[in-house]
Amino acid sequence: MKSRVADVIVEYLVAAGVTRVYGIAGDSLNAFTENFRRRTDIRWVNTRHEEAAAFAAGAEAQLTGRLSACAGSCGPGNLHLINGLFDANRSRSPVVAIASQIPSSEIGTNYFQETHPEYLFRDCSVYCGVVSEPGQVGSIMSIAIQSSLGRRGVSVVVVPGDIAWAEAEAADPPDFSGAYPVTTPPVEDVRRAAELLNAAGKITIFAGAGCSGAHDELVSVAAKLKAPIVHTLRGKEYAEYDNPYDVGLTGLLGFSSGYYAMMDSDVLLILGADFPYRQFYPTRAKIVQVDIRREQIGRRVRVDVGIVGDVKAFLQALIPLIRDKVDDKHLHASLEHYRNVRESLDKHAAIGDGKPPIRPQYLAKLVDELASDDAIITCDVGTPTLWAARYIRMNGKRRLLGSFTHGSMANALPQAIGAQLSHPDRQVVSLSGDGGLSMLLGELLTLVQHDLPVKVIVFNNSALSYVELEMKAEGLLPYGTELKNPNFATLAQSVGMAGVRAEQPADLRKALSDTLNAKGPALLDVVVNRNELVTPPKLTLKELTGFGLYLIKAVLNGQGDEVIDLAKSNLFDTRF
Ligand SMILES: Cc1ncc(C[n+]2csc(CCOP(=O)(O)OP(=O)(O)O)c2C)c(N)n1
Ligand SMILES: [Mg+2]
Repeated sequence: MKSRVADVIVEYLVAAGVTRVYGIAGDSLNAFTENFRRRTDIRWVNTRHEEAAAFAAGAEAQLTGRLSACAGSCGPGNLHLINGLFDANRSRSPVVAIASQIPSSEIGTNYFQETHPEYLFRDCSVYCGVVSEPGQVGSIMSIAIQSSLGRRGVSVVVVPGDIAWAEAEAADPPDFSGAYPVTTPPVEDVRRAAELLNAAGKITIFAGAGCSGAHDELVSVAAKLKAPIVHTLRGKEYAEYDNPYDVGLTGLLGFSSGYYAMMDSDVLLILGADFPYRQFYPTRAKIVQVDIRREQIGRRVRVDVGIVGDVKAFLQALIPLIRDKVDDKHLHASLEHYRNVRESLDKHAAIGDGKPPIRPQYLAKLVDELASDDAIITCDVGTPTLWAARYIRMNGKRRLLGSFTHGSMANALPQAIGAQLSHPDRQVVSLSGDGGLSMLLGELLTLVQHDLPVKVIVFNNSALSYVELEMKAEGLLPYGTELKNPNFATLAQSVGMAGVRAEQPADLRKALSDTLNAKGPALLDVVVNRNELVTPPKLTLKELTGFGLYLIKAVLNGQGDEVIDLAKSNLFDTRF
């Protein structure tokens, strides 16, 4: 096959199933955009910020499990991709990023816009290759695509603008369609796990994103072991639904039922979870950890039996080796605890006394109630993630995306763009913070330009509220967290979207339902309570002291009103 380097790159992407490339055009990308202009089997989707392009590609890959792509022009253009690529790489999304480069003859001369992408992208990719000579393009593309698919991460292909135009002879793309292999753990390892579990008293299962596709086996093992199942945020999609053993999340956003089910266990069975907060792991329990990536075994907590393999394959092998446990006291205590937590959560999500501001919990609960059965919901880092974790229920069809591993603000709207383009027939809802939305505000224009019917729900609390919570927990007075916002609904209208603002609790249900049922892109600006304080499932003495300190400082500084506000928002009552 003889064509230009850019044509070969696109040909390889198409052969790997890529149907759109997100990005922003630029001189050094001209050979690519010229190619897209002529083709019908792959589409160029321009965003307003390259970071959004990377988030959109990452979301698409996470939702479909297939390869997706984005591109940035030389220097600042591809620098802007970086944060979104970090998120994609850390959430194991197969994404190929094309990073075009300054003319090859100028590299190393401190030329206009010169950067060195092969260094810059090293930490956010599984592979980074430079096409420095046209003859390399076929093999670099093969390695990039196979690395991305095989290691589930980001591959970056760096191409100087002149090389992209150069003629190249490349082999036809190889077959990229091979499915993921199943890694079956050795029988001997499964037997060691079974022996420990058969001899154990209280067993708890901790389920992460590695439980994808293993729902039924997970529930069967919990039934045999009489084990409550705690999950991570990324495990929520796979472990929460149709699961009588579910006792919720643990962690900073989690519930005390999840926390104590783990802390009280004699054996903790960790399945495909790489939860990073060490203080939430039990110190006395024996630990069995199953993970497809050997390097993850034992990196958070000391492990007694470490098993390398797919969770589903492990559970299938385990089931015949474990005995039905009779003692179910631990399970029942954990389930009872979870019931109480849920009751309390639901109480906080009631409409309240009818006076503004609207409770964010009420908004989240209504989204859960009114969003369609197979909605794809994205949530911004900040309190929208917290409310989504607590109130958006999974059912095996819904999807929930966030920046759960990288923790970047402003993820929800660009992820919704990737979700809607790859799933045109599904309802896509972005739960945006006012800080998050304004960070990549230009992406509202992307919705309008591409007529993407995404529903943007803004938790408008005029603050970087989550950071305020963290400051208060440290005994600090909130500072630098105030946001002076426009009316986001009229702002949306002015760019050509439907826009509604809700300030009164009584109006919210109709406003939300109208927004969700709107035909095109629509935004609902909801003025929510800024001082809705949420505390982790267990406060350390330091944090408790921190809140106490904050309260004293707030009073001494004449911010007593806020303290009263906080008290009204059930400061101490929200401790789960
Ligand atoms: C890119 C980035 N900058 C800063 C932070 C730190 N941070 C975490 S949550 C948050 C506040 C988010 O504010 P907003 O979107 O308004 O959501 P809220 O918590 O107020 O609901 C900030 C600043 C971050 N996680 N990512
Ligand atoms: Mg906010």
